[in-house]
Amino acid sequence: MHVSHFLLPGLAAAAAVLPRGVDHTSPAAPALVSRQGDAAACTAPQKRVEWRTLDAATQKQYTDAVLCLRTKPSKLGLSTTLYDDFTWVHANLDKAIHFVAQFLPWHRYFVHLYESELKNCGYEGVMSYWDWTLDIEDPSKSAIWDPVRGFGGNGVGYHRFNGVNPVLDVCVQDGPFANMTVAYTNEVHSPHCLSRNFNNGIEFPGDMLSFAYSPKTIAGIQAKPGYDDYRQYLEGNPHGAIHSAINGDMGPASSPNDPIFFLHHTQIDRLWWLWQQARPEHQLDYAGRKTQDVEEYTLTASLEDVMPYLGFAEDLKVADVMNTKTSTLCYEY
Ligand SMILES: [Cu+2]
Repeated sequence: MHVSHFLLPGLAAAAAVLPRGVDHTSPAAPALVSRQGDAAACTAPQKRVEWRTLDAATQKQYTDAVLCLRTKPSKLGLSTTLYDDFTWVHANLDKAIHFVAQFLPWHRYFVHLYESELKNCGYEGVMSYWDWTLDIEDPSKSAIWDPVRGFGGNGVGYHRFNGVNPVLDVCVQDGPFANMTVAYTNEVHSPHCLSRNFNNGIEFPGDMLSFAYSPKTIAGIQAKPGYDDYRQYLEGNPHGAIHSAINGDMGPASSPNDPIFFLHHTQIDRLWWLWQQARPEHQLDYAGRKTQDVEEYTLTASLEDVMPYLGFAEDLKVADVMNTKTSTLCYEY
């Protein structure tokens, strides 16, 4: 298995939570507000659907809205665009939001923030997910990669592994994001083409590690009884395997560079949502380690933990997003 920060956190580039350089300063984060509750205000939760069930016009409207993010200024005061803000926030928080309890709630709200910006860019449909369990016959041939009704396909060029360095010159050359330039590699400003490097750790593309997200594997994970166990299996297997198998920009902590990131994470969120629904006691089940920091290894996670968004959005508590059917989120699957 080649190195991917999603599978081997110890080798991840050091996460810098503070911005560096003149171009990359951000305003002070707004004060924390609690937004929990208000379930009564969510009377008509939006039902998220699988990408392939959207009609062609809605799919086009979605990818057009993604491209629209590239025309809007950064909300963080960066020299790059609103599109790149998502990458920047995710990359700078790398160690705070992966391989810790907060992985699921943090990405749940992150997807919600993205959906809100797509709506500001004219998208009128619902947020959708990529159910990769439908594609295990040959993930590299999934309809999700269709140039017209999907996200474009594999990068074109020399597919390879490059040790700890991501392979970011295998450019996507078809579909709505063909030859698109993205701004960051990890947290470093480093413009390059959107890259995909389909693989299974040995071959290109091979089976794209489909064993890790087969219906059978997923059923086993969904049956895990406690949050901490569940989160670890979900993050490690299907989540990490998809990042590694697509590779290119999906490999490093700057993975929101690839628009497929958000459909992948909506699917992860959907599985957690289904797991929460399966038993009523799961709704507020939350546990595990709070931080990757070895010195603070004994700290255990709590619903009162604050999730950071580095000034892109208000920080909020884990408790605020445990239930998707409140005024904060208001959706279901
Ligand atoms: Cu992530």
